[in-house]
Amino acid sequence: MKTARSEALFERAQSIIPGGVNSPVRAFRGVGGAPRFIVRGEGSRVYDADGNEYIDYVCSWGPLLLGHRPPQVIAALREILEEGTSFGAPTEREVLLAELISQTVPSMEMVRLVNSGTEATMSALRLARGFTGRDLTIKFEGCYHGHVDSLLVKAGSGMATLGIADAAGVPPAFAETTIALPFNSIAAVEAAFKTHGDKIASVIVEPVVGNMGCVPPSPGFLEALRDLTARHGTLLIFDEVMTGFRLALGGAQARFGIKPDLTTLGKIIGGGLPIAAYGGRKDIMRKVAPLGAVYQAGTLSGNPLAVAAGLATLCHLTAHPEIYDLLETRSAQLALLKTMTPPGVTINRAGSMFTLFFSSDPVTDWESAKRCDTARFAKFFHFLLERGIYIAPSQFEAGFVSAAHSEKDISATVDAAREFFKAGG
Ligand code: HOZ
Repeated sequence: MKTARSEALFERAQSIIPGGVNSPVRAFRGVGGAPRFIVRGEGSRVYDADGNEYIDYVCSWGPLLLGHRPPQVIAALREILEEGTSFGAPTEREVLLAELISQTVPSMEMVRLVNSGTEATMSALRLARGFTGRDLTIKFEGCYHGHVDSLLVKAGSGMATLGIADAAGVPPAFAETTIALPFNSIAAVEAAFKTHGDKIASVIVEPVVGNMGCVPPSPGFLEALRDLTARHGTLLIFDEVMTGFRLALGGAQARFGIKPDLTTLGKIIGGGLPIAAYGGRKDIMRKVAPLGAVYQAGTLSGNPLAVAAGLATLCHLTAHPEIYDLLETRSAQLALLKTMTPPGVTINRAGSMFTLFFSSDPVTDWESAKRCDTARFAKFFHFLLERGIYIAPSQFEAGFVSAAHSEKDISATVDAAREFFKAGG
């Protein structure tokens, strides 16, 4: 496989952009080598600057549930370009998008649109503090909620890949407002509430973690969070930036039947353009400015292009809920690998999110995730890449199946993975 063009671009990029990338997870730091510079995407495929074609399981880190360049989204973008690109004033489409989100995710009685998942979680956390008059947040080790200062404590995703335990530049006073607990440990949450109960503003959780690899909740864990938060006057925040509109139309909360107080969304609701949202109970959301004193704002919030792409995506999904059955079928086909893998490999899957962990033990939290053989993962990653299969360059990320992945794409992927194991990898 030729990579000269990507390598040359990476060389140039490194002299002008830190690490040569605009987000650390793209840097291949966990696996080595130059990242592939992508020039085009179509359906389940991406194409790099050297002309190589890949079956893409990164899917822009989750947003592309319908694959690259779905016709509905492209048409909506063409239409909106005739009207304008930004007004900094309200538009009808924003209302439509907020209404559609609220109808599909009923716990989001009111919705505020923002520009990124980080903004959504940061705002939700501030709102929880403003509403409860308390300062502390419980989060879970290995969960990642964007690069919010107080949430960069024992965080997953790029922080886990790069081995950064606590981010530099975060004042200790901010980090001290965060209590990081093991995911799936009800006992740890109970103990924290016993000690700090009346000071905890919110518990924020990825209901299915995607940022230490894919780690589903143990039975009863999310229910226990709901119960404990309700009993202590603490708000439960589901960070559904990754799981929203992916695990079901109504997200993980619909799949598991839990109603959080606040929810953050991102990725899929922008159809590949930058948008995110937070929302929840009306009595809480009414504290947001200009109604209340919890301030949050944004010049490009509700940007017409992003709203149009998001609307086109969500309208398509609500009109075609059978897409979720298709995603389940394709993802189950991929997870069949489980029956073919040698010892030392564990596959976790929830709907169309999956991770193949190089560990013989179940991966249920950050302690078990970090015991994985990351050197073996790196070999696996490059083996697949060379064969035109593009997964995230880190053991601590989830893979995503899209509605554009065909049965043939999945069997080609399964065959390549089997070849790796047959060759003793
Ligand atoms: N949640 C994504 C990775 N796990 C974010 C992508 C990024 O950090 O660029």
